[in-house]
This record gives sequence, C-alpha cells and structure tokens, in this order.
Amino acid sequence: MTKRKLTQNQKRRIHSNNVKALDRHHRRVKKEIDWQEEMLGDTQDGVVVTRYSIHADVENSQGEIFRCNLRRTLANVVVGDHVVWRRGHEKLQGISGVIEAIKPRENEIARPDYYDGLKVMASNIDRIIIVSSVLPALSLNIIDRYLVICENANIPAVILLNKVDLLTDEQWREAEEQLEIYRKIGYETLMISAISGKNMEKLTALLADGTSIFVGQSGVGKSSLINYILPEVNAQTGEISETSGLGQHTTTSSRLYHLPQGGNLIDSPGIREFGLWHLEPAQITNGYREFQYFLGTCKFRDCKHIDDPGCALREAVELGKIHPVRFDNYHRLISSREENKSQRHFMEQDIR
Ligand SMILES: Nc1nc2c(ncn2[C@@H]2O[C@H](COP(=O)(O)OP(=O)(O)O)[C@@H](O)[C@H]2O)c(=O)[nH]1
Ligand SMILES: [Mg+2]
Ligand SMILES: [Zn+2]
Repeated sequence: MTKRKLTQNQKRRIHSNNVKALDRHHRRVKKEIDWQEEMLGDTQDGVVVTRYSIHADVENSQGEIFRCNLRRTLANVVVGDHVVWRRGHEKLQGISGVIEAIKPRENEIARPDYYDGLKVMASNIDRIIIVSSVLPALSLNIIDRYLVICENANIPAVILLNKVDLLTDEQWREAEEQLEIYRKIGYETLMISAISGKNMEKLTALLADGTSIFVGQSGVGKSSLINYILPEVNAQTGEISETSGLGQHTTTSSRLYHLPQGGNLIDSPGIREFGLWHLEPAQITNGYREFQYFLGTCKFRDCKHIDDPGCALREAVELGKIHPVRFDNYHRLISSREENKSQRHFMEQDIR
C-alpha cells in the first residue's frame, strides 16, 4: 500500500473537523445549559474580561463579573470585546448568563495559527507596548517588525527598552540615539528597568489611560514588568517560551486587569510573544509611517524601492528624511518574506 501524502489543506480540514467533534463532545459531557427565552433577563452591555475555552467572564457597568456561556452562532469572543449579554434569572451549574452578540471591534490583535490562519486574541486595544531590551542586544529590526503589525492593526505603539540597569553611561547614550530614530517619527519611547525600577513611574503613568498590552520577544522582561505592575498576576519569569512557533496554545487564559491607578492591562501569554504573520508587501510598506508621505511620488508606479531610478524613498533617505536603518530593515523584511513564501517558515525564521 502506498502512503498517501496529505496536502496542507487536507491536514487543516482534518484538524478543524477534529476540533469541532471534540467541541461537540465537550458540550454533551458538560451538559451545557440550553438557555431559553423565559430563563433570561433583558439584554445589557458588558466587557469580556476573561476568556476560557467554553466560557467567558463578562463585567457589567457596575464592575460585577458574571461567568457566561456563548451562543453557538457567535464568532470567536475575545478579551476586550464589548458584548451584549443576558443574565439568567437563576445561576445554573455556576453559569450566570449568556453572551448574545459582539459589538463591532475598534481594532483587534491576531496571531498566526498554523491550522486556523489568523486567530484573534484580544480587541479594543488603545496601545501596544513593544518591549525590547539591551540583553539580548537591542534589535531595531525586531522593533520594526512589531511596528508593522501595530500600524496595520491601527493600534498606537510605544517602544520600551528594558534592562537599562545593565548599561554603562556610554551604552546609555548609544541606546538613546537609537530610540531617537523612533521618537523623530512620532513614537513614544521609554528606557526602563524592571529590576532597578528606573522610570517605572513613567510606565505606570502611561498605562493609567486606556487599555494596554505587552508584546516582545522571549527574555526581554515582559513577565517581570507585568509582575512589577500587577503582583497578583504572578507571571512566570525566565521561562523559555510560552508558545511554540507552531502557535500551540498554553492553558493560561487571557485576562483584562484593572490597574490601581486607572487603565487596563490585557495579559495574554499567547500574544506576549506572538509571531510575525505573513504580510503582503503593501502591508509591510504601510507599516512604515514615515514612508507614507513619499509613496506615490516614485518615478515608476511599480517602483520596488530598491535600486529603481527615481525612487522617492531612496531620495528621502539621501536627504536625511528617512533613516537608513529603517530603510534597510524594510528591505530585510520584504526580502525575508519573499524567501519564505510559506507562512510557517516566515513565523519561525530568525527574529533575533
Ligand atoms: N538586569 C535586568 N534583568 C531583567 C530585567 N527585567 C527582566 N530581567 C531578567 O530577564 C530574564 C527574562 O525576564 P522575563 O520577565 O521572564 O522575560 P519575558 O520572557 O519577556 O517574559 C529574567 O531572568 C529576568 O530576571 C531588568 O530590568 N534588568
Ligand atoms: Mg514571560
Ligand atoms: Zn520607490
């Protein structure tokens, strides 16, 4: 008998059928409540503060939290979602109500899932905090990759440089110069230390407004920062990685925390280190905010912005209007994308 090779699509389909069958099984075993009209009160507004596999905790306008079932017809409900829900007249099997609808999202953050394509992880985010550090060495290339994601998701980004307690005066000045590249194009930056507490009051002030989320490579200090800000979260520090490159899930749920000084922090181990998904070249170009002014003024409409004659971006670099490091990183990002047509490779390739 010859072994038949499954195509990627067939594998995905099999996986997805499996997941659906398991889901039906869980619902039967758990005797999921069939909420009927007469068992429920009026619809009301709420915010999803924790998402578990089959439930979600919803907070009402008084700050009370109710564990809810999700209507089967609902798309993926995520932390940060504004929802319409109904409270049951009685609590049944520990469940207080049911989520009926998700309100339109202002934005969402997704990460690549090997089987399901892009998986939304959280929504309605006011700011993504990109954590980088001086150890492993500060990489502007990685910062740029995260910025491309933030720009495409239309979420403001703040760049943190952590572990500055390890810098000599000389190194401090060099790091400041590198961050200056980003300040010049309008990003907020902050040099901090989760160990010495340097500038942590500036970070907490920043977080006091709106909903924030931390992202960044493994080892940069995200868990340490979360523990500093919210000791009760007790995030594991120093671990190798919370997700595998294949987008496997951890059992830890995503959660929205209210900070003592105001503001919210969404902690989702699954997105702290989310991979870099397969972006189209146009999206990568859109991810460079200072390029936008010059785009469309290149001599050739199909300018690749490499060595094309009359390239407006290159001219802007020569005139000092675009930083050469950003332009180089842009080309690296475009070419690494071309070398790795398959999403899996793109996600796993060297981001160091
Ligand atoms: N020197 C120094 N080390 C830090 C700082 N923040 C975190 N670390 C260390 O860096 C390592 C990785 O930190 P962790 O919070 O687990 O990083 P994560 O992978 O981004 O969550 C741990 O050994 C931390 O103790 C800092 O500000 N200064
Ligand atoms: Mg961590
Ligand atoms: Zn061009």
